[in-house]
Amino acid sequence: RFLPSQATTLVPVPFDRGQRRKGVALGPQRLLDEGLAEQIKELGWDVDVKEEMKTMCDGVEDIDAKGGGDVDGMRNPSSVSSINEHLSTLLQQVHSSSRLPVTIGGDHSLAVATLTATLTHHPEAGILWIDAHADINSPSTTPSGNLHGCPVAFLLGLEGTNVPPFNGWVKPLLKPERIAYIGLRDLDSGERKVLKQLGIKCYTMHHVDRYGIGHVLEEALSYLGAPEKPIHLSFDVDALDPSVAPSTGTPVRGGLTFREGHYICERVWETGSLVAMDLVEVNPDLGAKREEDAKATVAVGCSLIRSALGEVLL
Ligand code: NNH
Ligand code: MN
Ligand code: MN
Ligand code: MN
Repeated sequence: RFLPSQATTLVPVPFDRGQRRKGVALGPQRLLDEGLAEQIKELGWDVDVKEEMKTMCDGVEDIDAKGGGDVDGMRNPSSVSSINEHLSTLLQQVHSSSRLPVTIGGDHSLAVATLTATLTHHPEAGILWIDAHADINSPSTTPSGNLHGCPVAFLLGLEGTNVPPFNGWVKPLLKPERIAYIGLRDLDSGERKVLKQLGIKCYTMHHVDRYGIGHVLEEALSYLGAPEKPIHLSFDVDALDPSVAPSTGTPVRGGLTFREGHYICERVWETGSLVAMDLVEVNPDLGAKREEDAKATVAVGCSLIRSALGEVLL
């Protein structure tokens, strides 16, 4: 419905400075090495891969050395802001060429850019945020200083987010009623407060258990106005249970099953409303059985993207 043709641009972003664990920058290349682009071509898509974020991500240490590592309660704001500003420009070009951008992280701080690009190009878009976490801390509420826990707060323009360097370019493009969460199970106290205050639609794991993923997703999609309105799917692999996606920086027990995760992607595809997708927080260096866990997590990352691009549905 929103895409004139089946054309997608994969945007790998090997960025890890929105959190503190090394390895998440290796995620995107692992998904590409797994044959993700070819797999999507096989589904009938025209696929291209925009690699230009790589060189910039290689230079992040210099950016932070100049800007200071910890500033005003935030870790590495200089590189997080400048990587996002560039990524947002690149993604807006993808939207302008009527292709579907799939951003492959890297950590979830990249959503500052992906949401900015989507909401600039599709102001009516609803955001479907699949995550164990709400990522709605502001620099003043974050317990960790990690900016991957903050992108939603920046797009909402919450108190405490009007800070440099972000206030030079990030605009409050998101309204609280245009986001819905599924999979939440690890919230900070400041996050609980703001989620309640703003009346943000949250389906925690409790709701998934109680009503089932089918019912929960229908409610979330109709709340966001699909299929009349466009949908941006931001999928943090830590939404999945650690037994399914073990290689991620902040695993939390009691997550979505393999099928629940894929069902979400399949159903979003079926609406015809998908205009952008993020797949983030794959960290191939983590997991108790490192290489085995990494393989499983990378494979799941690829299959979630394929599901959102129409695999399986006949
Ligand atoms: N809420 C915590 C923080 O802000 C953890 C965020 N970690 C994530 N988010 N992986 O998806 O630091
Ligand atoms: Mn678009
Ligand atoms: Mn996240
Ligand atoms: Mn998370």
